[in-house]
Amino acid sequence: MNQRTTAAHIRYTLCDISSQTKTPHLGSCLSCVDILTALYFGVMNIDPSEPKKSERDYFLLGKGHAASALYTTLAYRGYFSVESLYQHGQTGSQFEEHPGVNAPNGVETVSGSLGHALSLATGMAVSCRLQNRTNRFYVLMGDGEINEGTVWEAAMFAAGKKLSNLTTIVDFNKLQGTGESCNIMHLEPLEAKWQSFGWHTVRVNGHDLDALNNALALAGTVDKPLCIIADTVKGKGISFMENDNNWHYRIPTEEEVAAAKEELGIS
Ligand SMILES: Cc1ncc(C[n+]2csc(CCOP(=O)(O)OP(=O)(O)O)c2C)c(N)n1
Repeated sequence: MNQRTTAAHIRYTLCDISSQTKTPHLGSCLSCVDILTALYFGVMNIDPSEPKKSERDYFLLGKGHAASALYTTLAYRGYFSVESLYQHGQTGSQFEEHPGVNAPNGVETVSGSLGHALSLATGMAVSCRLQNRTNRFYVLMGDGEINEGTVWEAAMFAAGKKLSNLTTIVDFNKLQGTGESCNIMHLEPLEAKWQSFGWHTVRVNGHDLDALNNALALAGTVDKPLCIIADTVKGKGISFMENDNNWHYRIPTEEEVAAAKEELGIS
């Protein structure tokens, strides 16, 4: 499967899991599917048969409520079966709604409390550099997540240390749980903010897989950390979910999953 087809399958599986397990945050998951696809099927040095390989690249999910998108991408990449995803959010399951300490292989950190992944990755990136290790670190944050002050403390620190082994991607879908991100916090001009903090910054269409792969390939090419601002659409790929923030929490019916499947061209 090419990346476009893979992303479509991931989107359909996300809809079906949400419907069957009655778990929310589908809009948040659909927003970042292409970013995760470019990372896991394009640029990251990982090996599902050796998930703890010491020289692997690390992905840290800041917007932990989109855990289902990460689990589903990992399943399609071969870390575990797609069937196992249907334990999502069930009592005792590894596939918790927000990744916990018993999360499955491939999940590098707990998350759910927004605003910590960048700080964590920054510390890990410094540690690896001190040991002359070549690992790269990729962090995905929501635009609401960057309201958190910890993000900007980490941003200053990473730039000061010239952490060229660190990339952060902002899933800029312009919405968060309770409203429009730019009305809740003064985010724009977002590129200029990251640049002024000392990051090499690019802005791309977060659903254009070629653009994402090209932007991610910039990691390590300059003596700075890389910030990719990815313009995205919450609910992307399913017309009746796109830009409708009700899908932060809503669960699709079986009929809606069938409609989504048709739109995505899944046979
Ligand atoms: C520290 C913290 N504060 C508040 C929340 C509650 N919360 C969960 S999702 C969310 C909105 C996140 O919006 P965004 O990062 O833009 O992600 P999106 O779902 O829009 O992709 C909030 C505030 C949280 N999880 N952690």
